[in-house]
Amino acid sequence: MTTMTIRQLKSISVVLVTFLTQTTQAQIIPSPVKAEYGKGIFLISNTTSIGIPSKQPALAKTADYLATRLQTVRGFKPAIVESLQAPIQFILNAKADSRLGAEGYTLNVTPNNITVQANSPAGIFYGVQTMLQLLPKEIEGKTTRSVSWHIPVVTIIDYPRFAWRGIMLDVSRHFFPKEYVKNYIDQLARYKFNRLHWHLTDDNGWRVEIKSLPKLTEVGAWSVPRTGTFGMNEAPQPGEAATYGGFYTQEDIKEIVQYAKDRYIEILPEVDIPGHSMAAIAAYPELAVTKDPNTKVNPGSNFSKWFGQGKFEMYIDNTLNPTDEKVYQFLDKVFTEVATLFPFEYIHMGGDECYKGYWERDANVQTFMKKNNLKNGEELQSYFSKRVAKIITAKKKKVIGWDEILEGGVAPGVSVMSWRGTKGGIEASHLKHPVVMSPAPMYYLDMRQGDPSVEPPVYGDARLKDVYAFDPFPAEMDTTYVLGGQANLWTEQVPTTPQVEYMTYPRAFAVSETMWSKKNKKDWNGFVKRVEGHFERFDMAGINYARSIYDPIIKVTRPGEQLVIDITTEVDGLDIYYTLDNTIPNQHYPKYSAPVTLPKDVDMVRIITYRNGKPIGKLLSIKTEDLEKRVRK
Ligand code: TNX
Repeated sequence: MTTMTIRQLKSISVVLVTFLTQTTQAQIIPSPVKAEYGKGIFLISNTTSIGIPSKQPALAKTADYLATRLQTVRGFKPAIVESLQAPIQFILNAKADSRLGAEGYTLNVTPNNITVQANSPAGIFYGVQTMLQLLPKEIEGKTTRSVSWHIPVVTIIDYPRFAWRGIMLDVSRHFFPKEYVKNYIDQLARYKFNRLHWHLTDDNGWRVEIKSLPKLTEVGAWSVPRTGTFGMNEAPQPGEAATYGGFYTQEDIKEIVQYAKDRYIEILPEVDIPGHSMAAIAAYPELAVTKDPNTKVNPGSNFSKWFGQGKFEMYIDNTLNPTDEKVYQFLDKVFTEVATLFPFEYIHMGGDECYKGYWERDANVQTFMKKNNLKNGEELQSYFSKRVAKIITAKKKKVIGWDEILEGGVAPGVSVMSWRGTKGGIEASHLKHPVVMSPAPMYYLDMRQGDPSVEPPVYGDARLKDVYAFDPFPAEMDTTYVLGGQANLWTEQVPTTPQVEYMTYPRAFAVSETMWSKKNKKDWNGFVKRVEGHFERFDMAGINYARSIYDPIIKVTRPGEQLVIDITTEVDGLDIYYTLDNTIPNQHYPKYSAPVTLPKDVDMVRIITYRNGKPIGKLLSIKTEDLEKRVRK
């Protein structure tokens, strides 16, 4: 009897340990290059100290980062000791391990100790991130919890596929406060992102304090308040106060830059010129050819028309005058301060979607173009870009811009951020320009990730499954010139911080995996499991995310008279229930198994997904007239 119990207990504990290692080993995002799991666990106790080599302030910071995380959930801060034999030991390689490069690491966990080893402090930081992901999900919590704080025995060798792994955050269309930007940076660091591209200026707000040009933020950072649909809002009314917006003071920026640096994230500042400049023009109308003193910071009202194929018209002038010396003096002041504020080697000069109509209609601009032998608007923008590149280079910074800067020629050495598909990137790489890939729509975090009826009103789609499968580096690229890639969060339809997170996650997980993990190792079902593990972590951390992967995907056709709907899901193993009679479907209603032909008088289709008998996706309620509009020809 007693022996039976012991044997039983043993087998239970074996099952338990296997269970623990199995559930935890599947959780790392981005997936490491190589991980071999062993038997057993390392248990963190109150005597678990963190050892760092002496005179390594960067490692001391990372140790403190780890100790603070553990303190938050355990109520006890591990000691940080200058030692080479602590239970958790950081080791900087005296002689570089050539497999690891500048950001790689090895992580060795045995029942007795943990070593994180790397060629650089960045590598140690990433090893710590992996270690944190191997701890129970409660590590993400904000209060103490009594769970078993263990890490499975494992040997990991890991290093990134690309050196540039970024996210772009647009703070112009909507403003997000300093504390939130720090919070966002902290989230990105956990997924081994190392670049935050900060879109600081646009038509809807100038967000960086420039001391020599105070009106940029006194005037340019504020618009009239609107809560409607961005792009369709009411224009500013005469005498209406501009109360919405904000900006980062130079002190704020220094704080954010340091915060990011401590997490091995470089911040790429973008000043988007010569188009997208309405906020600057509202502050200094003389910067545009039209010099309209009534120009206001745009509150998301409509001022442009899009004709497709990249053709558009702007009804309000949002373009700097490339023929005016004063514009270059202005930009010199801007970039002098931007270059001092941001230590990163690059500055982004924008260059996208520049409307040339006001230039073309201006007699002085035409005279200037003739004199300088510039044949069209593209060549004039190219003239502008080259002069701006010179200004930025004079501040000892490298220049990067959106792929439009290639049009009409660009200065050698200038880097290109490819957004209009992958074409610009391929072309730039062959012209020997360094390239960062951020192609729309897959790497556009403002795109819909689920059904249009329950996602923000935007012009395209990027579902997690497609983003995950997508590799933005086509074989035709000259890879010598590829720096890496990033996903862009444009915020026209992202007014609040929960929405920033909803749009970022889980798609940023897919992006981080493509940028970091080995190519051709993708496995959708395995990825979904890990994503779900991180959903639980986000629940602990209080971070929002989209659960759109559980929503039904609807395809509508009309093979004959009537509409036919075909319903699928991104995630395997979901049950789909639907109704056609305006009742709310659940597991008692018809289960979808094959395409449904809609009877003629149906006016509403409602669909919901279940997993294991519980609702999991959003309830979709779509009017037949809306389904009609979706018919695939
Ligand atoms: C295009 S991408 C833009 C942005 C918009 C975005 C919306 C790029 C360089 N320009 O101004 O916010 O589309 O998806």
